[in-house]
Amino acid sequence: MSDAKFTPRVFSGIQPSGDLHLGNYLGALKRFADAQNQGILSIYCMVDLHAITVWQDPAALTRNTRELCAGFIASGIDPEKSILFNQSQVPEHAQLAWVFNCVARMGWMGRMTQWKDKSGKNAEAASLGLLAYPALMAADILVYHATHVPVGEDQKQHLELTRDIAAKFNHDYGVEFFPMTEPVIEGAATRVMNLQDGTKKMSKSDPSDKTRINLTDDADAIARKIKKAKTDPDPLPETADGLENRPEARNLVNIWAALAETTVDDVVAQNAGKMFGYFKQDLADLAVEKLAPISGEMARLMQDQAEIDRILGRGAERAREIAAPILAQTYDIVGMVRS
Ligand code: AQP
Repeated sequence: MSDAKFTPRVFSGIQPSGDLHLGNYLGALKRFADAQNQGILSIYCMVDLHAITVWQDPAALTRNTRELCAGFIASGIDPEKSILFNQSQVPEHAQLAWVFNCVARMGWMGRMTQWKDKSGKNAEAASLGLLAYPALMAADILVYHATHVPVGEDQKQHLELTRDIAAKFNHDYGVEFFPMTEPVIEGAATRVMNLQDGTKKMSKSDPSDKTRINLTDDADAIARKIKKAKTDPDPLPETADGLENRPEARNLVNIWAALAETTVDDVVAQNAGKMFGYFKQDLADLAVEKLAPISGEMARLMQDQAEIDRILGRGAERAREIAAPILAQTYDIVGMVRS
């Protein structure tokens, strides 16, 4: 349970670091739209400051930020109901992150799986920002006193670190100022896997485009990628237990369940004994039916970039109304003089 003394508030972010993919949609965007409609204030952010922890071409970053905003709206986020903005327009994120850089310990950062994966064998050459990434993520969340964060499973460890930072801050300063934020990781597709290797997650940064379905893919590309997705030679099992040790088969069944808003058991029951060739054909039809309207709407929204920029600016103003007083109180707790 999250702290009762904090008003329920949802925050989540996505990096504008490349094409949005099916994992981002099912693990994050689709669930953001669901959360928005539960009457809790939801704050959604294009985390451009996170994106530059690895090199981003400036023109591509600008385009990706606008396209991500279009992706949020096309997926059902209403910028009037929710708060939608890009991180760099709300300086309180980076300001609180500095305080958290001084609260978090080096050892905590070095243990993060994402740091290990992305810095690889040459950690000396990785940016300092990549190491500090989880402190900025904690600031993104806690500068709004967010109580719930819908994310994919890959972000679980960072959410645990956010709680560690909040707990250490509260303990060090003898306050109960930051909430213990709850990750919300639920549904059939909290970890959508790579279409060519069911043991790796679907990711923006995989060099091969065949490994993911992008939200900008047209119907032909979606169908082609699903039909070429790796599977094993066996037919679909009679029960969900039969998906064990079959990562590619499980992934396609999970994707079907999440797109159709049903359960894995239901999908298996509907398709028991079917060969994957037929299953993939039906899955491709379902994916096109669900995703084509989103890519069409994104393309339409991208034609009016001034409107996208206006939405981001207005969202940033609304975000600052919440973030500025929380940062000011943090500075007071820490003992900074504010004249
Ligand atoms: N494969 C996935 N399955 C389910 N959810 C996923 N998310 C990402 N990949 C999957 C969720 O999408 C949200 C935003 O992710 P992000 O872009 O901020 O972070 P990321 O994990 O860095 O995304 P990528 O695509 O994996 O980028 P790279 O390749 O740069 O690492 C988060 O809620 C995340 O859980």
